[in-house]
Amino acid sequence: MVPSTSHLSLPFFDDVHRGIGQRLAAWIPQQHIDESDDRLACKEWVQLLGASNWLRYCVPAGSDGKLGGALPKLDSRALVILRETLAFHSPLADFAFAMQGLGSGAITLAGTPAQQAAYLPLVASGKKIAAFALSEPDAGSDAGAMSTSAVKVGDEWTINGSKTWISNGGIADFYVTFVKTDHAAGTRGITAFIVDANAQGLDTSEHIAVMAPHPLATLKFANCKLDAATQLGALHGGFKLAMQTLDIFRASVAGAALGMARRALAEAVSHSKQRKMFGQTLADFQLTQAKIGEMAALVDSAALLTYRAAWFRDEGERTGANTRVTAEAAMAKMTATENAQRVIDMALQMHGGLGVKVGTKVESLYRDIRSLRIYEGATEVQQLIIGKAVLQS
Ligand code: COS
Repeated sequence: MVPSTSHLSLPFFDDVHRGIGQRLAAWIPQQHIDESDDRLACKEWVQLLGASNWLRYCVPAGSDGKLGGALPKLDSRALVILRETLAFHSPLADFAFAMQGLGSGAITLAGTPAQQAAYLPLVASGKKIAAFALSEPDAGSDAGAMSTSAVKVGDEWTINGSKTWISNGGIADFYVTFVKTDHAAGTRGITAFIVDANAQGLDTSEHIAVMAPHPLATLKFANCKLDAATQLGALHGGFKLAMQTLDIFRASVAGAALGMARRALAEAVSHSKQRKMFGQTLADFQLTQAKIGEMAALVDSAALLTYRAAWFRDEGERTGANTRVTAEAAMAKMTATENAQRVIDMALQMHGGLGVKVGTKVESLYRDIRSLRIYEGATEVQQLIIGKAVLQS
């Protein structure tokens, strides 16, 4: 099924975004990867997306163009359009794309020139797989409560503890990892490190199986040794860096949810026009028309919040205002993922028994969408963020 591109005419976008959306919408339906082994498929998607230049939107070009990016800076509207279009076709392709951006985002924001040169071009070409390690068994929504720690002796850091729910865990080449460097200082005592997968004392072998398979693992650090050059950003500046990275990628999660919702709506429309029932088609029933109307409005309202969040961030970068977009990104993520869940559920219901048959598109979308309401900040965390912002304004 070919994704529609009519939303690209909205004034949030410029010709660069329209070009990306149209090229990707033409390219992606031709791509087919066997996704029965999620880890293998994810690696294959990274290679394919890298070789076809799509991953170049996950990193900036850099001042001399040497960082591998397609655009001068990370562009939120490009990320949203790319994720929406990829997720329409394959949520795993979207996952593979998104993790390259999220996993390297903190290097883009705070890496030294040497760190950026060592990682970003290889992320952009798909030659290095990236991961973002923030959550812990006892610190998910309350990210500041993490306990994995790093202690410095001489020029060497030693990390102990564990991280869990780490996307790309076990297949990544490096993990941007956030750990406590001052236990007494709460969120002001966290520092980021770039941990290469082969670091001594790092074990990434504990795979976690989930309802919509994608690579996910628990990481264990047992006296994991890192040299001082792996520190990313300021000492104790890790929490803000993690939050700034999430500010960019939360709006793109909304883009992914939007792509899945658009696909479910397209499947529902197509099915309802073909399915014969009581001497007419399903689409001839007013009940069906009302549902399709509700689904379309849920999709469009999510789209407008998503594009607004992305536009707002890009505009802040362009004007140098660098306004925080935390609340806008949270609204987009919350609304798009919640609306997508409802749209997909309605599409599945419209398919009747076929909707729950393993292998139909709405059945897999029903499983695919669920984790988006949880990861990168659950809906309840987004409500908290928005509520705090409104009360402070
Ligand atoms: N950009 C820049 N700085 C930010 C920020 C942002 N988006 N969000 C918070 N900060 C800063 C605050 O300004 C504050 O700075 P000071 O210490 O200078 O005052 C500091 O970070 C702590 O902020 P806050 O008090 O709001 O932190 P909380 O511990 O209350 O946590 C939530 C806030 C719940 C919003 C945060 O823990 C969160 O986002 N949790 C979800 C984590 C998540 O998404 N996990 C999934 C991981 S990826 S799958």
